[in-house]
Amino acid sequence: MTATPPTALTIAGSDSGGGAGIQADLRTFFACGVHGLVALTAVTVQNSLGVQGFHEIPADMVADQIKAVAGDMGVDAAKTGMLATAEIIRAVAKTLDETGIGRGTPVPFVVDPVAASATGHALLREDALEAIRTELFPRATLITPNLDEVRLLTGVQVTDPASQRGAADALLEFGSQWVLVKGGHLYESPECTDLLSDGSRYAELTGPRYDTGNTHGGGDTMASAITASLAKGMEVPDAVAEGKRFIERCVAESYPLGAGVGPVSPFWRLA
Ligand code: PXL
Repeated sequence: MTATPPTALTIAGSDSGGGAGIQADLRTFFACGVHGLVALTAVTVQNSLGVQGFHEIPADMVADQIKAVAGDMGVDAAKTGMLATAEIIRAVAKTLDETGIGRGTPVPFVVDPVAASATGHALLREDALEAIRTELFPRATLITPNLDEVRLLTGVQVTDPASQRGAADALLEFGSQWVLVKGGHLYESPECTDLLSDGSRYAELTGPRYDTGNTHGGGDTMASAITASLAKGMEVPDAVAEGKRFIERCVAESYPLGAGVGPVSPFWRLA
């Protein structure tokens, strides 16, 4: 018999191409040694060239998936990815409260505010971004926006360290405990600098920028690696530093697949 590993729950959509969404989350959880649990929010039709469409799961079924696993198996940490609609977001918020997940409970909760695919396709219906801000951020231990999501959520266009700090402060106003403003989309920078803050502490995490076109699932993979570390009981700054090391390797070891954008890869961890 194997000792039971920690559990991590992803509340997110399926990517038929297997590089992002719950597929990225589950392969990251596996590579990081935690048992992955899933509440599926939507089915996307996509490949390396883009998202052809998506269909959401009824909100009460999303809630029931969370309740089913939380009640029986227990959740050591949770994260959200693609949430599709405001109705799903409201159902998730209510269910997190009912199951004791999120800020103010012992179970850390990471919100990756996924708005669009890297290929530019919307993964949220129009009114849903506001629901992420008002329903999920106040319940979050950590939120992990990239710079496109920062602009959508706050109107702040990050161009340098000062505006990255301003964006972190603006995002914390929505009520999360911590924010990680990921700087990877500042393409002219030779490095990727992410800023982690809880409003009193500011930590810059800087790493190399790898010259790869294959970055599909990068945000999901990083948020999942952080969630896995939180499930193991790490504090947020250590979990984020570990997540940064993990995603750097996954980007460095990404592979081409299909004619478009290939996936980042956690396979190195298994070698
Ligand atoms: O990488 C963001 C993301 C999250 N979830 C699903 C996705 C994508 C990007 O394509 O398809 C299901």
